[in-house]
Amino acid sequence: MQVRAAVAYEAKKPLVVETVELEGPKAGEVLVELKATGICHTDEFTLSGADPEGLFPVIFGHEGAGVVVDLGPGVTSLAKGDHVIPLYTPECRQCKSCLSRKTNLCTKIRATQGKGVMPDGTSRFSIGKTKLHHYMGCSTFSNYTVLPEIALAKIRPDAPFDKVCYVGCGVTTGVGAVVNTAKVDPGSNVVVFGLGGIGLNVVQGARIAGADMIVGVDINPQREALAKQFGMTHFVNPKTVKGDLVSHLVDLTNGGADYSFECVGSVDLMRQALECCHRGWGESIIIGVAGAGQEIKTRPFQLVTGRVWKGSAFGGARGRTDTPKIVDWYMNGKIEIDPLITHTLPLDRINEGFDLMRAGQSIRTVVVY
Ligand code: NAD
Ligand code: AHE
Ligand code: ZN
Repeated sequence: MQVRAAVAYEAKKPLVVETVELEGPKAGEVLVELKATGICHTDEFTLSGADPEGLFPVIFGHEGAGVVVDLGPGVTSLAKGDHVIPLYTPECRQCKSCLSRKTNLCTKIRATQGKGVMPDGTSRFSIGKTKLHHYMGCSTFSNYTVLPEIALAKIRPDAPFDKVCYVGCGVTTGVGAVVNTAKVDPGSNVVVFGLGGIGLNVVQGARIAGADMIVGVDINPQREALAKQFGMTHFVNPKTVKGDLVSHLVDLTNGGADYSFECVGSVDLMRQALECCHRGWGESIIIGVAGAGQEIKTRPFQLVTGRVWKGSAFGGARGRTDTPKIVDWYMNGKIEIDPLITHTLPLDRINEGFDLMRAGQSIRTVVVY
């Protein structure tokens, strides 16, 4: 079938919105009509050329919501008309990782997903004889896409697509890093580096978890008001701190953070996030994605003296199990999404969404189909 998609032909170049051929679903696969998709900083990261797994030409997008319109042979857990969220972290419930109960990082299709193809090793997208790569197994910058059944979470039908698409990455990543990865306990002091689409969800996760102090760190002063609305108690702009930022944060939190979160993707900030943690027990969670070749460093003494470095992918959430629950949290008013969706655009104007992100003017832009 013919679909409308935003194609990235090469790094750093605007996406081209055009007609693309999409093959129907094969065994175990599902055709989804996307209704909305967010633009996450990770799409920009890969478009920038900094992603070691980046492949071109490709159809980006991994933060979508839509409706099942067709099923390949053997699909049993979904039916036509189901409302779904695509999952870049699938949940097969059969692989060693899923069965371990220790991680959400299902390995069933990770190898082919990283190569930009479906589990059978081929792409469903093409223009003429040119094959286009899938992205993170989702490719939601297309009004239709094909996914494996294990990479779709069925959600309640009354949830608005243009809001819950954000649960497909940013909301779950931020809130999940707090409740699943860090397991923040009531009364904690929390420091959040980066108050964008992920960091603000860490802030609201920390509020739900009952943190006493939620310190937000961002170089964009415009982030302060919205972060306070989401539960931030103290704002720190590194540009206006006199002296060392880590010392400032340690003083502010009366000895250091119980938990810190890096939501920017800077290896320098990752170090500061670890080192602002409390001696003996502070845990720092890396969420930000850093570019090819970059490495983190600290003095081993920071770890010897009890600070802990952890990472979190998709908020530690098991996609098919946990994503529908996060949608319920939104529908029941436990978490907020609407104020974070600062811009809505049609697919033809998707490049404006990337410009807004680069300029620090948006939290989330949602493309509606
Ligand atoms: P965003 O652009 O919405 O937000 C980034 C924020 O960082 C902005 O508010 C910006 O002002 C701030 N910032 C930039 N430089 C800073 C500095 N030096 N000090 C303090 N703040 C600074 O991006 P996002 O969508 O929130 O994504 C954040 C990061 O998380 C990206 O690296 C993204 O790739 C990554 N990410 C990871 C996962 C995961 O599963 N681990 C999921 C989604 C996104
Ligand atoms: N491809 C990059 C790594 C990118 C990365 O870390 N992705 C996160 C999700 S970011 C969503 O916005 C993730 O889930 N990683 C786990 C995984 O298996 O990809 C690289 O460095 O190669
Ligand atoms: Zn993302």
